[in-house]
Amino acid sequence: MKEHELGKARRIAELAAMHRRGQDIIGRLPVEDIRIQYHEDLSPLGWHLGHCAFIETYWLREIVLGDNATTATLHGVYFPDLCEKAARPEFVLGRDQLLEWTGAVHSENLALLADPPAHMRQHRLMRADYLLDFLVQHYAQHLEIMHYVLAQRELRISGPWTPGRTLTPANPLGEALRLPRQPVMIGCDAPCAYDNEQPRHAFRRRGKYIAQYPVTNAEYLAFMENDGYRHRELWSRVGWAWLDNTRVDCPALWRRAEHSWYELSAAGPRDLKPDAAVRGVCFYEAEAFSRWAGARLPHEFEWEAAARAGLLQGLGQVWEWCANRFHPYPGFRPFPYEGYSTPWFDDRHGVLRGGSEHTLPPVRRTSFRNFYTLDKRHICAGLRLAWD
Ligand code: AVJ
Ligand code: FE
Repeated sequence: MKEHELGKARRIAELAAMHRRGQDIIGRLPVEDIRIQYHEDLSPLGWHLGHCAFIETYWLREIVLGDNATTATLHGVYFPDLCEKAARPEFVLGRDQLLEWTGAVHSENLALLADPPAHMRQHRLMRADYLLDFLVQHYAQHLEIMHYVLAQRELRISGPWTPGRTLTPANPLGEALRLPRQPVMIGCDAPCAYDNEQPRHAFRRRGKYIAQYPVTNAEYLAFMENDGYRHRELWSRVGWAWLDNTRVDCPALWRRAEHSWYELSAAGPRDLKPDAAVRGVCFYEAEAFSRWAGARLPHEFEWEAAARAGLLQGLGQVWEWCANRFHPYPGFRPFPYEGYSTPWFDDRHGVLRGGSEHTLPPVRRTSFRNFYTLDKRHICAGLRLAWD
């Protein structure tokens, strides 16, 4: 077997593993729960699995092979811009039917990928197994989002719980790392990288320091107990308006117990570890916290420069809000479709770097840019401080 073939076998196995994870999540839930919309920004769990199977089939059959027999009637259900979130529950198949349908189209797709006809191999999307990487990463991102849905479901169904430990506040340590002085290359040219990670370009530091660790639960509690949610001067104008509207006073999954706090997760209630990264805060809260701590959020390039120098610790617990908006790199070219990144370069989306406990290896890389609007709290997001 040639090296290239080995790569392909591994990628096919990865795709199959992603699909199995999705099936497992659906398979162990009560029948009714897969069609519930638990949060206005999230889709029903059943929709996610159907969408992943649809997207896989759409790219392989409709785009590469020009055969729309399976997908033609499903565009209005599974293309996000053709079916608003609130309408999705009514389209979710019954659990067994969903498992059977997604299982069947997925097996057919795997067989096609394992032994593609000659004209399929020539397609530009098949070069360097691009489409396989793309589909694996697509599944990986939806699987993470399915965990956000599971956490919202816990918020809905779980009763009172007694934490095993008391969370006590701690002042932010502010252990700072010096950002590299010399220019650092930002982005990734690997074939698997998304359009928004390219092209690579040099960045020279502006600020000087970035925190070694993300902000912790204990530090965030200090902000709360110091009336961080009530001090207007810590908030930007839009941030304050957002707060006034939502009346938020703690991270999204935190719950108050008699003498302390705990948090809900995709796997149920759990203690808030004092040194674990705080999760479930939006950009505005991250911004207010950093002002309270006498710091600021890092620009995404500061974050990436520090991550490339191997400096950052505590990675992979939460997505970390960056100071800047999501924007195209100089020389950006959209691929494999206009809609992946371009619509979100709208000055309303912030950038998140790093990755959470639910982020799977195919999308865990230093150059990966996640993006959400500034008010989102259902994602597993926290922050890391920076200083000039
Ligand atoms: C990059 C996570 C914001 O969920 O909308 C999934 C990823 N794009 N299917 C999203 C995505 C198309 C995207 N995020
Ligand atoms: Fe998608």
